[in-house]
Amino acid sequence: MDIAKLKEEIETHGQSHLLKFWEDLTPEQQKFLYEDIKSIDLAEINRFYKAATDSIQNTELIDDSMEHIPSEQFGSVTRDGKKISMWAEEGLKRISLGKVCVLLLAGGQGTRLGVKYPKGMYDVGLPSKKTLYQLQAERILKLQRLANQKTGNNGEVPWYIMTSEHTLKPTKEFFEKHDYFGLKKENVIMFEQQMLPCLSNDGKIIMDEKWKIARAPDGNGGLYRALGKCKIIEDMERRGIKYLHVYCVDNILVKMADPAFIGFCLSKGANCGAKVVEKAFPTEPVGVVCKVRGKYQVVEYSEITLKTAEKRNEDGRLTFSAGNICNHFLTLDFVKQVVNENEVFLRHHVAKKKIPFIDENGERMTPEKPNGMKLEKFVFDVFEFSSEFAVFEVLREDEFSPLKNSNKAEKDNPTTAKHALLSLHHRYILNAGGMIQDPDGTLIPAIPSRKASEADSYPVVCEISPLLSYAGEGLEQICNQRKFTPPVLLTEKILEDYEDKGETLLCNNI
Ligand code: UD2
Repeated sequence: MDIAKLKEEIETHGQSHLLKFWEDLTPEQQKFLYEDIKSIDLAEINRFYKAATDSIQNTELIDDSMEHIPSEQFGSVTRDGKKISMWAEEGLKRISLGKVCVLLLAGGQGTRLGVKYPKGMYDVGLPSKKTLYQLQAERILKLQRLANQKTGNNGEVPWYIMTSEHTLKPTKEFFEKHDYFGLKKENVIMFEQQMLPCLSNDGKIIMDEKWKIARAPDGNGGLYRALGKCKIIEDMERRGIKYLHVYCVDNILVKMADPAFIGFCLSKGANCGAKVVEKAFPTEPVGVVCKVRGKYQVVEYSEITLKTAEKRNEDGRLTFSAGNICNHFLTLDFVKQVVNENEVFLRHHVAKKKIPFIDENGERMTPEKPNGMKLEKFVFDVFEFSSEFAVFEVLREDEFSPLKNSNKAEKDNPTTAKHALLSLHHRYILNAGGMIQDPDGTLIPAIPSRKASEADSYPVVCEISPLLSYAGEGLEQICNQRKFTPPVLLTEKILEDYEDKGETLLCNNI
């Protein structure tokens, strides 16, 4: 350890406080801290800090430069009718040829949900007790089977999972414990994103302990750096992957490698695309996908005025209504372009946070107000580098219910996520001709009561295993003209029952 040289280095970069408690440390702690500091490119961190903070100061209102996405690049599950099945067919074909992978962004710390383990391991309380990871794994398995049935080809959908220092080990152990939920182990590829030092408001690196720097993942846009560093692109090329579906871990309704979305993006010749839901109301706090000065971008709700947020088209729809849901299509060629050429130009965003720190006296403090910042890149900031971009609007109730908060919050919590999935599956059963009845045989209306006095009966408890149906397809033979009494849990076992028992098919109510 050349401590004199290190001292000189940190002084040059205005970070001399890092060794303030050096003399108090044990030899092991000194070794740890020495390596911790040496692993950081201090000049780079100072550059990131300057660029990120300068850009906040330079924030000008972008209202006047915003344009909505041109209609020829826009698709919609509700307005594009028959084209949807055509697109889905094309997507399935590419899946069956092994050209599609899914890429999960799972490096976040899930602080709002308040659990100590990765969010994907969370069970929102479905009858099956399946976790988010299990639902996602089974959707991949089912999709592979659907693609095989359609084409006879045996293409597989590799699942790349970006983790971070906090989430890699528990995620790995969880998948091993559950035998990769039936997927081939070699098709589940985990890699780690970079961690960056947390900074005080004046750009000083925060110490988490006297011997350790406070760090946080570099945002979900850290993806592009990690893809290059971890040689994931080479792995994708080796497997013949051409298209990526990138998504975030917490949407319980996520359609893994949605064939219709893939087919739609291909039909538009897009190298990059975003799935969106219609913004519910002008002030809903979601980013909107749009064009700014000719470039595609997600503009945060905080960056526009109310007047712009409320702007409507002649048909009464909000002009900027394409709400981002962190569900993206990228071609591998585009990803390579980003990693090799554009990534360095992505600037970090500043996230003001409460970061535990070592104070002047060497005491560890937990602040009550934000005292510093994490620097984060955003996955969608690469949209601006796409010349062929497409936007696909889907229905919120079918495809988007994120798990962000604990049940203490009103929205986006375990209960709302569970309800969203149960009511979607209830609709799948009704659409397949099934009926839901009370134990006394009274039919429950399609839109069940939400009266407080009947809170227990809302929503109707219906869960369908992804192994039985990916998105409501193939349920007619099981549901048509049949009555089910909640709670209903339909699993793939019902098909065996069907084969064994023919017309006397039993529903495995639980
Ligand atoms: C994300 C989107 C937002 C909207 C919303 C919908 C971004 C930057 N914002 O907001 O526009 O679509 O989702 O649910 O995409 N993650 C990492 N590494 C990190 C940080 C996050 O992998 O360093 C993952 C995280 O595990 C999660 C996803 O990125 O799967 C989104 O992160 P978030 O939940 O913090 O993002 P949020 O809700 O602010």
